[in-house]
Amino acid sequence: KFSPSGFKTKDEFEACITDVGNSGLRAEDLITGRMRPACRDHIGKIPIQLAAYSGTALAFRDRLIIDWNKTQQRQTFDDQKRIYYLSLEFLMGRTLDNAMLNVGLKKVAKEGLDDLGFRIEDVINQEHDAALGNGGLGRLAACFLDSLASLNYPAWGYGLRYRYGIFKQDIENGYQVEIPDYWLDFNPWEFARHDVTVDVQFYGWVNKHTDDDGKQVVSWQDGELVTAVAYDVPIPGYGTSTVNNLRLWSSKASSGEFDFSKFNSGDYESAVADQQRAETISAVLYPNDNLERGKELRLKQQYFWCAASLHDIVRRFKKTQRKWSEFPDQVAIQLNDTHPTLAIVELQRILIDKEGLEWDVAWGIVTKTFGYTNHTVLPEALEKWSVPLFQNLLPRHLQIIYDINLFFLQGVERRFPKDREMLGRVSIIEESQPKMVRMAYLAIVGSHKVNGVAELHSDLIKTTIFKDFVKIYGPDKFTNVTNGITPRRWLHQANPRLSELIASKLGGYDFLKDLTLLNKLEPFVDDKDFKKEWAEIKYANKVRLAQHILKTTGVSVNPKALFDVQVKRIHEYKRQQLNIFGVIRRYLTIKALKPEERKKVLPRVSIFGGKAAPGYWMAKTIIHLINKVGEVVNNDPDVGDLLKVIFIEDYNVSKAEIITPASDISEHISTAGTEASGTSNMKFVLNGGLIIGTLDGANIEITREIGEQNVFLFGNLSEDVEDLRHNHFYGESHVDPELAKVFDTIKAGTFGDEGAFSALIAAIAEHGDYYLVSDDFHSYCSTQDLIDESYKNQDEWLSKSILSVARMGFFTSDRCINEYADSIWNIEPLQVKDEDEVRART
Ligand code: F58
Repeated sequence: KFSPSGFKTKDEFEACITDVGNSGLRAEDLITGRMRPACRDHIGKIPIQLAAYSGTALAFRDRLIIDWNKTQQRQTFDDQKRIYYLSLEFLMGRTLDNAMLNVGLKKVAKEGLDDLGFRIEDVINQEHDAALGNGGLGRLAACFLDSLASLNYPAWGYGLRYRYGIFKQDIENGYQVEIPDYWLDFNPWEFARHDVTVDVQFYGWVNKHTDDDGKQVVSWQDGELVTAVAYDVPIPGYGTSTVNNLRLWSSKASSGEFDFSKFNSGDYESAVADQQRAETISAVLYPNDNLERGKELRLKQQYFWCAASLHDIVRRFKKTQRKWSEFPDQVAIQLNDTHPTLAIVELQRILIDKEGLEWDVAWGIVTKTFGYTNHTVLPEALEKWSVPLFQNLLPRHLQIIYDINLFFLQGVERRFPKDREMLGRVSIIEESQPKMVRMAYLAIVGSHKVNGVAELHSDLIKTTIFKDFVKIYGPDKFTNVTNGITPRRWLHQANPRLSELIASKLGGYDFLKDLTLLNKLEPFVDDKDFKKEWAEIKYANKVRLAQHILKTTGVSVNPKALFDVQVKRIHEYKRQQLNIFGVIRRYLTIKALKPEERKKVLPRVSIFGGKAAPGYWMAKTIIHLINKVGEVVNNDPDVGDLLKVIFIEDYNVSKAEIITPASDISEHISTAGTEASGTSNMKFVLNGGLIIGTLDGANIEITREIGEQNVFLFGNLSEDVEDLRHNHFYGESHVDPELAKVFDTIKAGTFGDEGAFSALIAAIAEHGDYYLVSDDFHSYCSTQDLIDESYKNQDEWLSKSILSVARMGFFTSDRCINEYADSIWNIEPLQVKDEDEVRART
């Protein structure tokens, strides 16, 4: 947490920083050391690295602002169709490095900072991560913004400006402890737009009456207003001067009439309470990953953000004075999961209640506008909201949902008159106690396209959770867009030496814009010098990670050992428990060897990282076990360097940038059919690490692209999962004998209080092993043994690594965005005409 020394207040500090920015301090000034004396004075008072960060960030920000304004003007004048990406999460990580790369002056800044006695890496490391997301879904949104700008698409992101992002994770005595992530002390990358506000209404009641012309008029009355204030974040593209906009809404008490009435009546206390309640809406990111809990505040967040964004989009459209029928030709809105589904209802409400359109006309416009991306098939992650909650908070929206459902079900009944049960199955309203609104069904009915995020996942949604909707709408409404990652951050920034080596062979950095060019690396697979350099770079990345591990955990790991990494949110379906049980088996194997036999063992470092949702007990137990195993194994003299177990605290985007390039093997071992796509699998392979994985999510397509011989696959197939689960209850089920030994070791108290882990064992041994840990254990362990053998042949390993990277072109998020643009959004890039504006790449 930043605490500026020498400044009495935060305001004073900020004034100084603004002064540095306003002083005209730019990258060039950094080189010459040309600073106003007043500035230098100020800088002398704050931690010097932070001052350097502030100066550099503000210098680059200046550059961005110019291109940002030009881009927005160009997009307004051109008046093409735009894409609005609605996501409750944008996991951006740090910005300065990316801004330097995209502005194209990183080299200049590096030299300038060098001259002033700073290392650019240290300066970059001063920045607090923007961690407004939980995991894959939020990071995907960030990669998409990068690609949209880099490809010159007219695009805006809309999200919430949480005051607290995902919590920071401490490990105390092996347990996860959550610490609030207040990240806004100094954030040069956002611009408060106090001139852009929207009043958002909650609660109240609905008034329906007939006007003098006999027309029914519906109005939503009273309740309370909360004001949304826009904060804009520039999103620069790579190799272009396009700078798109990410608009994040912050909540504050409304200056509208409802609050004033309280002030006027002297009810100050409750006016203050109102203010706090209003600010609570955008206060904190919900920290659940793949779990939905129907909390009122969450629904408030969703509506607040949807209403503000829709109002903004409609306001922009209305300025063009086009007819409403042209709305879908000008506007595409993508729903990142069901969290923004209320935007569908809100647009329908605006069109019928405010703009006076007929229901059917309005609904035609709505469905042509929206597309919905599904990110999960896990039932506990599918959003449902209780009808009474809805009724209270958003009474008019509930009516509209009922009408949408009525017309939808009438259509279904006409087409399938003999299938009465279908109506209950597909109804947007679940007839439970209390009744629930099924948000995914609402999103499907209100969109023209629904997509999954990897081929297997898109097939699964069509054959399982959304099967009836395929019958109703036909298969064309459902499509697949396999996820991707931005190579700018996940190759060039995270692994600059590898990027440079690739560029030296490919004749430049064009591959960062067209990742399929990587296939030109294939011929170098037999080039000895190239291979040597490739290996050296991996080793250097491992040394860097080893240093980080030593600094943060006190454990010294040997960078020559095989680095085996599993970093992602902790969840039973992702099966970190399978990994740690495998580690225990390895430990037992080493212990059973005679000293001379141990010499043949390949040393391994098992590295874990990831956060558990604060209320997810089993996930927290897994973290605890990993840490306890680490304590024992890392201090066992019989084991020494042969095995180390590391838990990296507070895994986040900037740590991922250090960890990803340093893996030899990474683990993507979810129960088949549960991980929609996964994206870290792509990041690791793109950085020359091999993967061990199940036939799940994007692992399947990665295998197709890079070749089966380059992937370590194991485990049961998704089509067999259901039968296996059934067998656990009704067939002869038993725990795998090797796994049983692992359980005995835990139960014997080898890793401390055995009671602490009993639920974890019972879930597998007694409660049906839903995630098939025991079924896959043998296959997992033999594949791990195979990895040991393969790693011993370094030459072959390197060939696999190089060939895999060469074949990863498909997984750029640029490809995804082009697919969305063609098949869902129907938008075109807006070419930057002035060639001079195109940035020279460094
Ligand atoms: C993830 N979902 C999927 N959800 O699990 C992963 O397979 C996929 O690669 C990724 O999306 C991108 O498509 C995910 O991260 C969440 O974090 C939600 C946050 C809000 C509550 C429900 C889960």
